[in-house]
Amino acid sequence: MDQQSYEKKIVGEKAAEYIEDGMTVGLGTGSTVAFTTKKLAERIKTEGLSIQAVSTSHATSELAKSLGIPLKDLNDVKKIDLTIDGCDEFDPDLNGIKGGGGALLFEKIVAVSSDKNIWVADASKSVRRLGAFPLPVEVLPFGWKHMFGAMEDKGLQPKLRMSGKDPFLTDSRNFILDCHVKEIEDAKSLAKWLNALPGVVENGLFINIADQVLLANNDKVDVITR
Ligand code: ABF
Repeated sequence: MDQQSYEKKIVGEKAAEYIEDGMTVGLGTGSTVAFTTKKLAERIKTEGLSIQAVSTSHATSELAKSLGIPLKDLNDVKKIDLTIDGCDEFDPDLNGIKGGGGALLFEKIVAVSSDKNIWVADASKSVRRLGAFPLPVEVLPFGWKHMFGAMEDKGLQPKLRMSGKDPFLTDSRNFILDCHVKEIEDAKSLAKWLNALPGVVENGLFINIADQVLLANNDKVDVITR
């Protein structure tokens, strides 16, 4: 296992310790939080932990089902006690960019339905200012080229995310435009501007959502609290 995967494992598994008996847990998407999901399954088996989980993507649902983790539809739970997810970037205020894996819409819906949000990250995700990671924006296929044009005119340097020769499709069968902004001066205003475009479903700026970040630091885990 290479160093980055090792660090993802350490921090992902550490996050599973925050899950308590009786909780409803949001399970994020990505390779780091996959370690959390696997550790959770182990705790259910070895400790008899009784929890129910809400998934943020088809991929996570498949993983959870394969591990025997009981899943509930978000509409069938009153609230989520704790959601654990990955991120693509986070800044000193614990604002972040998510959606590199294409799951930002369900991730944000689950996150805002959660009492607490913890992100699991390695050092490569920590930035002074958001934007080096291209900002994913989920758009309806209908008229996407016009939303693309509006973002281009705004200087956001959008690119249609592809999967082979075809546009990448999210779990909601929408497209993703990755905006190569480089440095985001005012994330709040940009998020507002993007979501005001009628064809935009959601953007990957997660502002005032993460309560804590568990950050891998060699074989230790630093806990950063907002
Ligand atoms: C997910 O975590 C996505 O929003 C983001 O792209 C991903 C990070 O993936 P990884 O943990 O594999 O680096 O929530």
